[in-house]
Amino acid sequence: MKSLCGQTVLVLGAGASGLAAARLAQTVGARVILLDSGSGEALQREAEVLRSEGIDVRLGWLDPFWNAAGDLAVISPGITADGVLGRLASSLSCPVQSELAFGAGYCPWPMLAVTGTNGKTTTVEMLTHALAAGGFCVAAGGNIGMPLSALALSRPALDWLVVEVSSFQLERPAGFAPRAAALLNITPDHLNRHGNMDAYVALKMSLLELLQPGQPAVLNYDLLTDERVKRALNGRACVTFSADAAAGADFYAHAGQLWRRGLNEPLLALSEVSWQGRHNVENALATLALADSAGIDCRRLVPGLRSFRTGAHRMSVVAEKGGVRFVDDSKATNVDALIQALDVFGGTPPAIALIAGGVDKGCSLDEARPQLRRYVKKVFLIGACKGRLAASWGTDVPCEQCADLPEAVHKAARCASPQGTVLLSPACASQDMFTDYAHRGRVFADAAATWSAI
Ligand code: UMA
Repeated sequence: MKSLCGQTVLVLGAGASGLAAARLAQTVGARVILLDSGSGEALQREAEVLRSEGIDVRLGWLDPFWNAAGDLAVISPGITADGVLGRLASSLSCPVQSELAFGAGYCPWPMLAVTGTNGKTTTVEMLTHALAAGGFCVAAGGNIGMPLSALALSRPALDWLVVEVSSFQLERPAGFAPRAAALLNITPDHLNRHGNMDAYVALKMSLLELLQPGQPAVLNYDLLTDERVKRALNGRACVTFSADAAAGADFYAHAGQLWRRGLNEPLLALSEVSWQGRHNVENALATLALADSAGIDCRRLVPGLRSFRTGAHRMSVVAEKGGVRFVDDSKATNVDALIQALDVFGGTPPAIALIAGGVDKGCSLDEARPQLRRYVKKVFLIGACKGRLAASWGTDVPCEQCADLPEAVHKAARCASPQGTVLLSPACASQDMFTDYAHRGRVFADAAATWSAI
C-alpha cells in the first residue's frame, strides 16, 4: 500500500466516509486531522474512539480557512461547495481528493462502477449477486453505504468490486479508475446542489471519462441522442442497452426475453424472474452489458439474475389488508422514480392513494402529472415541500396536506379501501423528517401494520 508516512492528511466530514478515510490514512502512516462542523452526541462518541486511536478530531469546526500545514485533504461526499468545509477545501493549496478516489487508491481489485439518477443501488445489488452466483468473489461499495476506504482497510479477497457512484462523489473524481463503468439514465435530481442540468450531466459523464482510452462505456441507448452526452463521449466506443428491441442496442429486451446482439439464443426469459417493471429490465441489461464490457462472459450472470430479489424500500409490498396493499417505495427520491412506480402499480380506474413529499431537491415535479391524472385517486402530502406539491399537482388530482407520515398512511388507507394501493413514493429526499429513506420506509411499514391490525 502506498505509504503516507510523514504526511499530514486533513479529512473533511466525520460520517461513514470520513471515519473510514481517517482510519485508512492513519494506517498508511499519515498524521490525520479530522474536521467536522457538527458536534452532536453521536459525533462526540465517535470522536472519543478516534482520539483514543491517535487521530486528531476537531468537531464544531466553523472556520472556512485552514492555516496550518497539510499535504492532502480527503473530502466527504455530503460536503457542499458553499458550506464551511467546502469553502475550506477550495482554499487549500494541497490536493483535495474525494473519499471515493482516496479509498480506491488503496483497493487492489478491479472495479465495476455504476452511476445514473435511478436504479444505481438495484443494479449494484443485481451485479454483485449475479457475479457471486456465477462463481466470483465480489463485494459492493461506494454510495451503497460501504466507503471504499473501509473496504481498503478490511481487504477481503475479491475478484471484483462493484461500486455505486453518486454525483456528489464525482465532484472530485481524479484518481478513481474503474475497469468498466455504466451510466444507467439521467433525469433531473440534486439540482439544489449542482445548480443546473448541464452541470449534473457533466458530473455523471465524468465517470465514463475516467475509463482507460479504448475501454467502452456502458450506456443506456436513449442517452446517445443527448448532445451533452455525445460531446462528453468524444468518440469513445459504447456498449449500449435498451428495453426497446427496435433501438439497435447491444443488449435489449424482445418478446419477454433479454438478448445480446450476435447471440442466437435469448439470455433470459422475464417469466423466470421475480423483479418487475421496465426499469428493472434496464437494470438487468446494464448488469449484463457491464460484465460484458469488463471481459466477463455475460452468460455466467444469468443464474444470478434469475435468483435475484430486489432490495427493501423499492416498490416492496409491506402489508395487505382487506384488498388494500401497502407499497414502500421510499427509495424514490425524484420524480422519475415516482413515475416508474406509478407505471408499475397504476391501473384503470385510478386506485392509488399516493403519499409524497419531503425535501425539495430543486427539480420540477410536473413530469409526473400525466401519471397522477391516470392512476392516482388522491395524494397525501407530507414534509417540507408539501405546499409546493399541492400547488403544482392540485389541478390534476385531489391533494391533502398531512402533519406526518402515520397520519398520511391512515388517511390513504381509508381512501384506497376497499380495493386499492397505498403507495409511498415520495419523489423527495427524507432528511426533513427522517434519518434517511430507510427510516422513512420503516415508519411507513409500522403505520401500515398498525392500520392492518385494526
Ligand atoms: N458535514 C460537515 N459539513 C458539511 C456537510 C457535512 O461537517 O458541509 C459533516 C456532518 O456533520 C457529518 C458528516 O459530514 O458528520 C457526514 O458526511 P456525509 O454527508 O458525506 O455522509 P457519510 O456518512 O460519509 O455518507 C456518505 C454518503 N452521503 C452523502 O452523499 C450525503 C452516503 O450516501 C454513502 O452511503 C456513504 O458516504 C458511503 O459511501 C447516502 C446518500 O444519501 C446514502 N447519497 C446520495 C443519494 O444516494 O442520493 C448522493
